[in-house]
Amino acid sequence: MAALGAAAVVVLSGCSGDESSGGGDTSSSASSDLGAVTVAEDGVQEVTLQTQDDYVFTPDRFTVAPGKVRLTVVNVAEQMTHNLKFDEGEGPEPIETGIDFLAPGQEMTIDFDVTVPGDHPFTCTFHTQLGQVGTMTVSQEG
Ligand SMILES: [Cu+2]
Repeated sequence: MAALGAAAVVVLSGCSGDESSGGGDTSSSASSDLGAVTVAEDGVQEVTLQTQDDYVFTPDRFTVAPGKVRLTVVNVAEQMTHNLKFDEGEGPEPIETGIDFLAPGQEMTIDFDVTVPGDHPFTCTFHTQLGQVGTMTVSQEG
């Protein structure tokens, strides 16, 4: 009688045989699925980052393939407000979407497309000087 719900839960982990994640040394973090890229049924790549009361993105690097990206940032801080902006003119193509203001306890999701392989630096503009920066890598397709 209770078996119905169990099957749907386990599906998210397989990345459809794509080999493009080589070299990504996931430094043995036990923290759930932060930074892991999963592909939704509509083909959108979904990633979640977290911010805290320190000045770091957790994780501060992730890799996506060319295509649609849905990025969620969860601010679990009790005091700190953060944001997320891709550095203008730094990446291989402009990403104008960003998160302007993320109060403690808030989370926000943005959608954007990437087509060109390369590294996109991003930052919390409130705390750039404290080192709150990260990198989104767009991998080669195929
Ligand atoms: Cu910040």
